[in-house]
Amino acid sequence: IMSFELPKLTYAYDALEPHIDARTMEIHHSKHHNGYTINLNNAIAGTELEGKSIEEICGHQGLTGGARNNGGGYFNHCLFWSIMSPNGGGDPSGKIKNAINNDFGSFEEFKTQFASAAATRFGSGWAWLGVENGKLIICSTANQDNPLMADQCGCTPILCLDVWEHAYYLNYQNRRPDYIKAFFNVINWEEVNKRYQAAL
Ligand code: MN3
Repeated sequence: IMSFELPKLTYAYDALEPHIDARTMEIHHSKHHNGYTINLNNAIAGTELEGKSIEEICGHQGLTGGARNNGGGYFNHCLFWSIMSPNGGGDPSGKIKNAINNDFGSFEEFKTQFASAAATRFGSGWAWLGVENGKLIICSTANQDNPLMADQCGCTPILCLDVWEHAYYLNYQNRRPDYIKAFFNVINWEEVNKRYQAAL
């Protein structure tokens, strides 16, 4: 049976500087995400979850323990790397632009609400933009939980921000709001737009 593999980044560790520094990216990908990948494979080996997709694992009723923490950690970071780009930032375009304007009123209002969800998540967790019944919604989760989990918000996630301290502490220390502000400079809106259309 195929086991999960750490995905290669499509950009260099230093490509998101100055917004996200190379050392943080290297540790985050090669140590943290790699750890979730190895521990996920170990947690599901020989269980009913082995051979299932990561989405199926995350959505499994009653998911707990190592499969939950590492399944979430695996999925969340895969999405996170994919929705950032050295050519990112700026304003969204395409269908996601209209959807943001319709569902939040403006791009500025979206940014305010997303930043608030990320800043107010106490301790470690994630902020999310997702699609539910054709509408965009913002939510946040604790630890490595995600919206695919049966007891979480239930949207299809299309954009996420890691607010664990390991994602920003080297460069930003306790200044999570500054890290959140910087994140808007690296969002790969083309990828988010693709995921938005696939989630409709
Ligand atoms: Mn992380």
